[in-house]
Amino acid sequence: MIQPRVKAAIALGSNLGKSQQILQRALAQLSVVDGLVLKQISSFYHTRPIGPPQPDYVNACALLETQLSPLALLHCLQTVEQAFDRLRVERWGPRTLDLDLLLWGNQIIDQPDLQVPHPRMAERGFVLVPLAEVFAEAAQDWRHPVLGVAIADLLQP
Ligand code: A4P
Ligand code: MG
Repeated sequence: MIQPRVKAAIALGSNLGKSQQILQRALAQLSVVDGLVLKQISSFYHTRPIGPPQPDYVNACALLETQLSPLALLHCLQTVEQAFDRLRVERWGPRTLDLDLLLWGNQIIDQPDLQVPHPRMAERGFVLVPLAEVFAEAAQDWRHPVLGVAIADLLQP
């Protein structure tokens, strides 16, 4: 059965290795996944680390249209993370590549291995600034399904 296309948003982050190149290559890998179309990619932002002391990050966000289920999309993101030798050593610690699923349509998902909207997205400038950029271009009407506000409004002080 052909699944309808759903809009989804992801966050990309890296602070080990050649971060900018890693994000570009990760996006190239995602662009050839069946059932996933990359619609919009933000600028790359250099950001200060949140969490334990570690190098600065390069962060970005992307808007997708996908026929994958939320869990299938998460597994796809994790497969791409693994391709860049992502090691899970310490929570919030340094990483070659972090791919987080921020939004999947207007769904609210609360499972042990997947929470959507991403529970910490609304309080993180390194997510909200690139996300607001792609939303301004392509998804102005899309609201955070739990908070009910437009993404740009989450950035207001
Ligand atoms: N998981 C649950 N929901 C999701 C989701 N929506 N997207 C589960 C992705 N994964 C989700 O993730 C741990 C588990 O979360 C996964 O097994 C998945 O089933 P992880 O990627 O192994 O761990 P993590 O990324 O270290 O943890 P977490 O809590 O996702 O970290 P955050 O909140 O992503 O923060 N500072 C700057 N400047 N820029 C950054 O990008 N990133 C972090 C990580 C800390 N500081 C940062 C940055
Ligand atoms: Mg993560």
